Amino acid sequence: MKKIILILTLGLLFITSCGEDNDDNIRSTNDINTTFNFTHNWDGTNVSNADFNTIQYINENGEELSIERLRYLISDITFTKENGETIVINDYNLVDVTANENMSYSSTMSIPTGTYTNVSFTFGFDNEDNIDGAYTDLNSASWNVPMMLGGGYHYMQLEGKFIDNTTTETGYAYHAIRAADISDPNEILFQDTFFDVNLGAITITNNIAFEIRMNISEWFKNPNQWDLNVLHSTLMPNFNAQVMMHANGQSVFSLGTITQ
Ligand SMILES: [Cu+2]
Repeated sequence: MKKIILILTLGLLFITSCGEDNDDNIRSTNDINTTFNFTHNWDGTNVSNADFNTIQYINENGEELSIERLRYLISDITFTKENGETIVINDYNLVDVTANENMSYSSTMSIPTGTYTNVSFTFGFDNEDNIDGAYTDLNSASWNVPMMLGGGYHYMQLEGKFIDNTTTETGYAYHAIRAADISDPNEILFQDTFFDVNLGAITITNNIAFEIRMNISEWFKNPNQWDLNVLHSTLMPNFNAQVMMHANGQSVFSLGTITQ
């Protein structure tokens, strides 16, 4: 009798494992590719590098400005399942609007079809990924943050010219990094300024492309109305400026068109 039970048990185990294998096979044929297309606008007017180098935008504070360079990094695209499990794509993409490069990013990992309660990405690098000198392509793109500011990498470089309050054309460099208080150079104090951008719930049935929209004017808008006369350069060692950029960044991105 004991033998029979043992055989039955083994038989059940065998059936169960077969079932799991089949499940895996079904799941893998349902894996799809995800693409993220990055588009840019100034309060709804499309911005590409063809619009660069001309003073033609007006920020919330009333300053006329141009864009000469725009690059930013996104990382850790994350799909959250209904049961709370997450699929994290441990990768990054340096969107380079100036060079019109990496405007479209296709995930290195396929994703199962199904319903997700959220799709998100990180603006910049979280501290785990923000490892000084770790990424050769970013090193050769001069994307590094100097060691005296804690090392690691930039999150964004937005540069151009603006008409200052003496009607002089002046350069600005709105660079976002992890906020570093360097008042004691022997003990730098950090504050996190990377942030998650949530695209919301989505049911994925097929290969899918997300349009990620950046409204550039939002960097200057709220909650901090940005005064370029005061904050136009040397913003990387400016702890408070970095915290303000982080706050203003929350409303910069939105989900555009989804195609699948
Ligand atoms: Cu910089």
